[in-house]
Amino acid sequence: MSYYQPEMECATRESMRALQSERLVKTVGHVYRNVAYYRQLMEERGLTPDDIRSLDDLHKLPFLTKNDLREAYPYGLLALPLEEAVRIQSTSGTTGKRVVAFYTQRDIDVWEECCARAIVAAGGSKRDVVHVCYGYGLFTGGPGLNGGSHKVGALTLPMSSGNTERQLQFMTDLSATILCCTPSYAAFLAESIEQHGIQDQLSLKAGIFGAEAWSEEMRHDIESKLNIKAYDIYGLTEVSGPGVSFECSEQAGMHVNEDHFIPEIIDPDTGEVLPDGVQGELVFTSISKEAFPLLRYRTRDLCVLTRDKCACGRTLVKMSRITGRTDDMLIIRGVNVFPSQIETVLMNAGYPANYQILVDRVHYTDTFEIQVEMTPEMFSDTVKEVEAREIELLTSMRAMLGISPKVTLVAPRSIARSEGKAVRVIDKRKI
Ligand code: DLL
Repeated sequence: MSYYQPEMECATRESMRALQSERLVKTVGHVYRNVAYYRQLMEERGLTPDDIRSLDDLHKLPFLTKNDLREAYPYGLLALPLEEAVRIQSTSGTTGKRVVAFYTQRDIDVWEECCARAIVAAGGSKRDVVHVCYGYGLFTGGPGLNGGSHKVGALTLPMSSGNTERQLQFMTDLSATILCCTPSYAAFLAESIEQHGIQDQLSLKAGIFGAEAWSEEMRHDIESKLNIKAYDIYGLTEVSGPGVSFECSEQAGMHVNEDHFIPEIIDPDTGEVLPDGVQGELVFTSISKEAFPLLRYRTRDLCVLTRDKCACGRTLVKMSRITGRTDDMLIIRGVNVFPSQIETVLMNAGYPANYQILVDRVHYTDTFEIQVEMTPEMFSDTVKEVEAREIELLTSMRAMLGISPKVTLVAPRSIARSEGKAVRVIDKRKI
């Protein structure tokens, strides 16, 4: 069994708790001194750093939400002078203000080490060729796995996403052994490989897939088509990026890098901390980040934590696959989409709020259509005029969302009205 940092990945529970307590106390002091936003949140609860003496006091701290991050945009949660930061990354969604996360060089090193742990857990070493086709740029997928692969010492192919023909050419010509991308892109690549009949030219042995929810069935399908072992990887920009947790050879839940991120599961309605084994909302406290530490950040992702002994030898707590979210955020082709963004575009363009979002997965690729009712006045327009309106709306949607939906204008009152809450989203993907 190989580990990247065995002293952390296989630490005893007692030593991990001691380390977490020490780092938590340090982080709370750091943000209290340096971030006015946190100081105010703590003062509102009558808390000072003296109240947080160990892990047992974690529950006293206030939660932080995505709204806080938006409110504090761009520098409000920065815990160091800007000159100490060397990088920003940003969430894929574009609701109102983007969420921007800052990193010092040390923050990047830690993040990349977390990704290196994931690569080694998937059987990677310096003898591997790691093909990264997560997007590069503001999205954390490409930079995170790229950095992790460098740390492992593997030959790294910084492919980024798109251009399937080139992906296949490099994958075969350069004998890529580990594929890193979203599960839906992996499935799409697998289909293209079948179509080209080049399965026997592949050297792949493993895949590290995440950034969106995927099912066990999808795992089996990708594994058999590519003849690999497929590993889940989880993370979010706010907390660092991919590598917050990762799967091991057991493929039964993801080990959380607890020496850097303390996970909790809470009841999303009451905020009460729930015991292991009970599903709830995942909350993270970062305990080693310098530039952008987050205390009790509510991810809105639903899952379960377990501390059963893992046959891989790691003692890091495991989280189950993500089973849903507590908000209405959709992840379509890897991009975070909120129905409220779509509504904003429609309102700005003078449409009534009668619309429906249809999402499906055809041949492992997400389809995304927005049907919008026209006003009776628009309905009398010529076909050409309607088409022009659709194109105009599509352009605004693309600018707001960062991906292109199919936009269809439909007759007034043709979208079924609901008796209760409007059913805006019809998501037929089986994940
Ligand atoms: O998706 C980071 C990432 C990149 C993770 C590459 C794994 C691989 P964001 O764009 O900020 O960051 O989106 C974070 O994506 O709150 C989850 O809802 C979802 N998500 C991420 N990984 C998984 C996964 C990246 N393995 C949001 N399974 C998170 C299910 C996932 N959902």
